[in-house]
Amino acid sequence: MENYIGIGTYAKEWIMTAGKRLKSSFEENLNIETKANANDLVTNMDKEIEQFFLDRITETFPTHRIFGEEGMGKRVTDLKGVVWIIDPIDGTMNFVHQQRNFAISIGIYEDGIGKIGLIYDVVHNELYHAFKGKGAYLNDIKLPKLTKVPISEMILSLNATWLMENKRIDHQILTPLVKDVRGTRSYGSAAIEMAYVACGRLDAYMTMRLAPWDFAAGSILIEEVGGEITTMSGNPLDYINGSSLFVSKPGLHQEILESYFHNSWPAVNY
Ligand code: 2AM
Ligand code: CA
Ligand code: CA
Ligand code: CA
Repeated sequence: MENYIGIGTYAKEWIMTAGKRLKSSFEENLNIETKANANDLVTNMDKEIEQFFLDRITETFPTHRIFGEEGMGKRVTDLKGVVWIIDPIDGTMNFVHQQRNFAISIGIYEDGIGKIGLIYDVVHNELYHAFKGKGAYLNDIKLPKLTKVPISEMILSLNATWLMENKRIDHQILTPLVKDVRGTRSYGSAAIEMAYVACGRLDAYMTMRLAPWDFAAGSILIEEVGGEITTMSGNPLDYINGSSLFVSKPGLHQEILESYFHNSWPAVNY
């Protein structure tokens, strides 16, 4: 059993240092490249920040493994031992275009169990943290347990992509729900959207495709405040291959899965 207080102290210190570096990079020219398609951006800062964590972690905790978006660590195909699941910049498009609403996301897992979740919204200087069984915090203020809201008062976060024809779902399934909720929002950073559900700014967030580093930290926060977290079809998340994601305040999951998705979600790819 690892000393999670000690690990968390290092992780917090490193995430703050990395955040300062990201802020200082606003003064510099970014090197922007594309990955899978023209809108899938990656910058020199995504890589630099992941490398920063890789260096600190291997120096301080040589037995720990790193599973990061930019692939700086060794390939990870299981979650045995201690694994740091890292997204150096979640919301790279926001980082490039808006210089806000991006976060550093770190989930620390031991044998597949989430122990520490950290999400740092750099520009708002909001650090969310959770230790398994010890609650979730926003800048050291404990977040209260979430309580149910009616669907008619819900603020739902989702990307407009999923309401248009797309290859992942029958997009029309979402229309009745979008009509019934109070409002929709979209922030473009899955980590921030999960943190917002954890602190009550949003009531639910759904998306059809995420990678493990997008939700590894957020799911620990959500569990600690009593929220619900599954794939869009109500199944457990896949922390190796990624999955769809549906997080909400308690009580909403069952109602939405039954009344809006009719307990069938055949077209979600994963
Ligand atoms: P990123 O900025 O780290 O790439 C935007 O709606 C959210 O989806 C962000 O959290 C973004 O993370 C993530 N995202 C972007 N492209 C993705 C992809 N191909 N697969 C999974 N998640 C992605
Ligand atoms: Ca990316
Ligand atoms: Ca991400
Ligand atoms: Ca990223």
